[in-house]
Amino acid sequence: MRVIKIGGAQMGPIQKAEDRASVVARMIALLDRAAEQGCGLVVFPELALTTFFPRWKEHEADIPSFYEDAMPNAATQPLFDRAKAHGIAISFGYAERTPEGRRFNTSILTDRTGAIVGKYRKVHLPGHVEYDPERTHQHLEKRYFEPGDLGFPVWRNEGAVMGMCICNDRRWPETWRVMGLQGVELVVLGYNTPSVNSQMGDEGLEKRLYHSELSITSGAYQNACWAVAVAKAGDEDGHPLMGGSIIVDPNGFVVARAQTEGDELIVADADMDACNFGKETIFDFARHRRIEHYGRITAQ
Ligand code: ING
Repeated sequence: MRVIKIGGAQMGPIQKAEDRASVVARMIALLDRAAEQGCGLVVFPELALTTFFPRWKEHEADIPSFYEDAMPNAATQPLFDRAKAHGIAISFGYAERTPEGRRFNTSILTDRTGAIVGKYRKVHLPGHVEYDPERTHQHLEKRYFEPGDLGFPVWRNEGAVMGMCICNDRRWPETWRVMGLQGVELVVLGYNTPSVNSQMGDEGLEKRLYHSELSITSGAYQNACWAVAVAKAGDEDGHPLMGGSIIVDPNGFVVARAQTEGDELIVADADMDACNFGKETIFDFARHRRIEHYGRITAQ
C-alpha cells in the first residue's frame, strides 16, 4: 500500500486588487487545515497567486505585475516554509516570466522538504491573441503566455510517479496519454474556468461542470491513474469562475468533490497501488496498443 493523503485546496476568487501577501495567507490557512487532516500532498489552482488576469487588456490592468520572476520568491517563501514545517508536498500554478522575458502559465511540484522537484508549462492555451469585441469577456492566454516548452514530464515524488497539467490541458486526451505512457500514477492540475462561455452565452454552468469532470474522469480511467483537479472559483471583479474541484481514482470514479465556490479543502486517501490493476490488464499499453494505426495523432 502506497497511500498518500491528498488535499485539493480549492481557492475562492482573487480580485485584481488583492495583493500576494493576502493570497499567500489564504493558501497557508488551507495548508494548515490539510496538516490537521494529515495530508502529505496539497494541490492548489492554476494562477493561484493572482486573479485570472488574461480576462483583461493591457490598459485595463497592470499585466506585467501579475508575473513571478523567480520561484520561490519573497511573497511565496512563507508558503514554502510552512509546507516544509508541515512536511507536506505542494503544487500550485503561477504566471512565470523568465530572465529572458519569456512568459508561461506554469505550475511547480515540491517534495515534503519544500524542494521543487518538477516544473510544468501549460501547453494548450485556449482563447485568442487579439482583443475580440464579439466576446462577452476576453480570454487572452495566447496573448500573455507562450505554449509550454517542457512537454508533459513525470517525476518520482513521495513514492509515486506524478505528473502535472493545467486547466485546458485536461480537455486533450493526448495530455493524459503522454503521461500515461510514462507510467504516471497521479496527475495534479489546477484550473480557472469561467462559469459562462464567452462565445455561447446560453451554455449553462451544469454543462461546463460536466465537461470538466468528463475530461478528468476519462483521463484518469484511460491511463489508470489518480487525478486531483483544483479550481480557483467564485466572482473575480464581476467575472464568475466555476468550482467543481474533484479527486478521481484510477477507475474514473470521483472520490471527493468541493461543495462551494470558496476556499475549500477536499481530501482523499489515494493508494498508488490502486493503479496497478488497470496498468496490468485493460490498459497494459505494451500488450494492447497498436501504434501502427496511430500516426495521424502526431501529424498536423
Ligand atoms: N480556462 C478554460 C478551460 O479550459 C475553456 C477555458 C473553458 C475552454 C471551457 C473551453 C471550454 O477550462 C482555462 N484557463 O484554460
